[in-house]
Amino acid sequence: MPEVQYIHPDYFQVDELLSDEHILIRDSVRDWVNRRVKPIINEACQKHEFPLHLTKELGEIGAFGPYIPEKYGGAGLDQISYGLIMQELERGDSAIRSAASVQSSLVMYPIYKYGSEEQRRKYLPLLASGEKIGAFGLTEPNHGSDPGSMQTKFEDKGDHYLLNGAKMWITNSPIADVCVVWAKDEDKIVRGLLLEKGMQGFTAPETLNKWSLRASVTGELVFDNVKVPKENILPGVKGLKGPLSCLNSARYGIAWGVIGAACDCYDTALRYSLERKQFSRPIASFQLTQKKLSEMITEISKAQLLAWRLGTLRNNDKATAAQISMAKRNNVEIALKIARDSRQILGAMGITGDFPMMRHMMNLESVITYEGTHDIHLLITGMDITGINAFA
Ligand code: TGC
Ligand code: FAD
Repeated sequence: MPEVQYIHPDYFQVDELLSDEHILIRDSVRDWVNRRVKPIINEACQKHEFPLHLTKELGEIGAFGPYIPEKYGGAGLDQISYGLIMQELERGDSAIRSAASVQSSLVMYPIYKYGSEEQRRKYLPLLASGEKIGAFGLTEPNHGSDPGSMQTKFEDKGDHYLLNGAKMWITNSPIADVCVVWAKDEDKIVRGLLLEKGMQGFTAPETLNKWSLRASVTGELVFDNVKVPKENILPGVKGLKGPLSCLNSARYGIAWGVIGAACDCYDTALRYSLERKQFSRPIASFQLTQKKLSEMITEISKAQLLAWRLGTLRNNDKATAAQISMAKRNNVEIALKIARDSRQILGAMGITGDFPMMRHMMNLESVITYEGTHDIHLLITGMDITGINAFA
């Protein structure tokens, strides 16, 4: 197995802004990714398979619920630590970061924040250890950017709720043991329900034939008169702000995560350009190659500073949803451009699975769409600065 060569770009000495604990956490996840993800990820993508055997290890390294308190099985870490973990995982592959994002921000977070004490004790430790896998159902076949128009609904039948509807594009759905599903009650108020694998009338077919996030499992959640026990409702939140608050946490993680993908591409292209010769000179000596590399490191540095600052704001509970949207949008955009430009530096070699660029590039096409599309985040910024809603 060839050793992973990787030098993390830190042009603005962001490492100096990190504590010793942050660096320890980051380096241990980096080492795990080098040993456990890098050697298998190309094949997993080619086969369109999620490396399920890694889920318990993700639990062991603390990637599931890093900021959830230790008494529920989490690691009790701060937001910068969470971000650094996402960065390292996505350097491996967006699918691995996705698995950790969904489990941490979209399943454990709502159970921790809005669940009853019984729900926390029942689900959180098993999700933290990776013994149980979670999924988050918000998007529907006819309602993606506009989740407030969702049609999935439930009725109060006295001793249980009766759930009907369908969710689509759900990460982990076919392999999930527990799903946080957002649905409307009889008063059309959005509520969170906990669905478990095996409930009668509940199916989760896989969505195949993806060209992006191929090492992640995606599917539907279909509810055909599912009887949901009343104790499975999340008691602590009503309305669309419930799921949207979970998205704040996941979008924040993505703002860090995609820096990992960008750094992987940049580092690979820099090394290759110094070794590869054309016209008897390293291609790194040509101005056009230097322009690409210089622009990449500039954008990576800006993205690192943005993510770090957002993390400090979140540590103090001061980050706004609009700031998170801006960081998610900017950092995904620059990562995608860096994946494309770095692929060009490798010429034909860049299209092969021997290098990570095409894989990151294709993954990032999902990342720029999920958790709110690129344009939706632009409109969130627009609304924040003008006070005018341009969505509808
Ligand atoms: P709007 O009327 O603006 O808001 C409804 C209520 O929600 C509150 N709110 C938020 N609360 C917390 N955090 C946020 N980010 C919030 N944004 C809005 C708002 O204050 C209001 O509260 P209240 O108390 O007044 O009722 O809602 P709208 O219907 O106009 O929609 C706004 C819009 C378009 C911004 C929003 O719906 C949106 O973000 N759309 C994008 C949908 C999206 O991101 N879906 C993601 C699905 S999950 C996913 O993709 C997982 S990928 C997983 C992986 O990593 O693999
Ligand atoms: P649409 O909402 O139909 O948008 C299509 C286009 O129209 C976009 O370009 C959009 O920007 C544009 N548009 C829409 N409204 C406006 C407007 N008002 N103004 C201007 N332009 C507009 N969802 C979950 O709930 N859970 C998950 O785990 C999950 N995982 C996913 C995994 C993958 C691999 C993918 C690809 C998606 C996942 N999603 C998940 C769904 C994702 O959140 C949605 O795809 C996303 O929110 C966009 O919805 P849509 O695809 O229906 O696009």
